Amino acid sequence: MFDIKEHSHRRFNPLTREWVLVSPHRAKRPWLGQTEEIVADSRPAYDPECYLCPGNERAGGVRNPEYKNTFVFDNDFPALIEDVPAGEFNSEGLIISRAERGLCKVVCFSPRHDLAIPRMAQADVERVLSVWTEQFQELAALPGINYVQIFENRGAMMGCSNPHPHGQIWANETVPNEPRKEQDAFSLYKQEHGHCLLCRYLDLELELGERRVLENEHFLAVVPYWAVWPFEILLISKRHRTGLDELPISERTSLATILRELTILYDNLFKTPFPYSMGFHQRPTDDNPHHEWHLHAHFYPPLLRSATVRKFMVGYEMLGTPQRDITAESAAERLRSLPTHHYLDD
Ligand code: H2U
Ligand code: ZN
Repeated sequence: MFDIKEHSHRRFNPLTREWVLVSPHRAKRPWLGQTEEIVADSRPAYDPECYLCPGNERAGGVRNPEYKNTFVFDNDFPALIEDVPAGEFNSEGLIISRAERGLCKVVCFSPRHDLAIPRMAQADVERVLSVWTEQFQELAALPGINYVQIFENRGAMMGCSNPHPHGQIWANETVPNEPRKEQDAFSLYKQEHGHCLLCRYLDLELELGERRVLENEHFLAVVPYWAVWPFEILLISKRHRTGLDELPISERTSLATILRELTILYDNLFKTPFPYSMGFHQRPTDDNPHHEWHLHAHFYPPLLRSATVRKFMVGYEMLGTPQRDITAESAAERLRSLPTHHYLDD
């Protein structure tokens, strides 16, 4: 008899329409309940060497203001710039390129060098959400900006260049690959089933409960059925909203709350600042209303078994299909069982 808890199987990701291989038998060895050493986080509140701290000089010589809450600036090394002449070429459908316009911003979440979302005050996280929302609106209104990607890389393991709490925003002409796949999936699901993919998935997860990690009036955080990363999270708006700009204040407050709670669980998992890449997926900002879109955020954290043992996407995953050993259900159970109070605030 096929048992999903024992036997290898594939799970379908309806958002990307790709598969993941799940091999639960490989993780059947019991969890050893490894106790982690508390990583002394000895960062100062202000670091004179940090290019994001208030009053300091950035590469290229610009000086940051003495900002008190959040601070947004144009990336000094942008991957996308606005001033690119239009142009494209195509040789026999094989060697193809197109000019791409866009812009890149950096968002400092706090003037405090030693903080991160899990240890910031609720009101300060709400302010970050206001900034993200304003940036989304401003960038969406620019001609030729058809997608706005808000994201955060946390931790050196994820390629973050600086521990000062910050994220980035890249906005450009074309819809990037991941939201493009989701765009197609949302449209197709609506066509085939007559309703929104994530509205329905949300209901299923609320009903089943086994992958639920956190929940409040307006948001649900689950380890999605098709998770690839060990403690991956899909954060779903309970109401059908297409972007951050459609959240009334009460929902934005709930979002700030669940962001703090989730990142606290993450830090508590291995008693270490938990690395991840996270980002919001919102509707494309072209001239269509995109009612099919459902606001959500993905958290992709690499850590697997301790503060140092991480998952790699190599070998079979690069050449075949992503694979995981611990099931989404067991990852959700572990996250749910953690204290809700940050380990450094004990
Ligand atoms: P990450 O930590 O996610 O790498 O983001 C930092 C960004 O900050 C990165 O994109 C930019 C880098 O280009 N940056 C500046 O804009 N100015 C600086 O003085 C250093 C880094
Ligand atoms: Zn700093």
